[in-house]
Amino acid sequence: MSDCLFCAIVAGDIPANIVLQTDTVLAFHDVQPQAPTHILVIPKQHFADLAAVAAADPTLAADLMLAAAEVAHTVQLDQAGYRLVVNTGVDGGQSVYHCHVHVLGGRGLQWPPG
Ligand code: DGP
Repeated sequence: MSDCLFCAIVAGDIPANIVLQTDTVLAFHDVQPQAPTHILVIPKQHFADLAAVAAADPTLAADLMLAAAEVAHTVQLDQAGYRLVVNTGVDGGQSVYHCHVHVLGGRGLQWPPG
């Protein structure tokens, strides 16, 4: 999709620190980390949010969750634990309207979040 930041990352037009790539998903470090480790997992195909992914392609939604778990293992978050966050819409704090799963960890995370 034109004018989509994350589509530009998928296309290689904007650089990213990539952690994992499959046929369907891409994972890369967030440029504004909110935790010692903060990685974004996105579908390569453009969807505005996770609900749109799940409605159109439930297998792709599962791919995102599997990739998030694989990423957590790769960066060694899986032993201590980590948090997955999917901000959706304005009140959810979504700023980039290309579906993404935040993988956060590397310290004890406050719950409920501030
Ligand atoms: P959200 O607020 O849930 O839509 O999260 C969007 C995230 O995207 C936010 O944590 C910052 C991150 N981000 C914004 N621009 C870039 C970029 O150009 N590169 C990378 N790697 N991350 C970005």
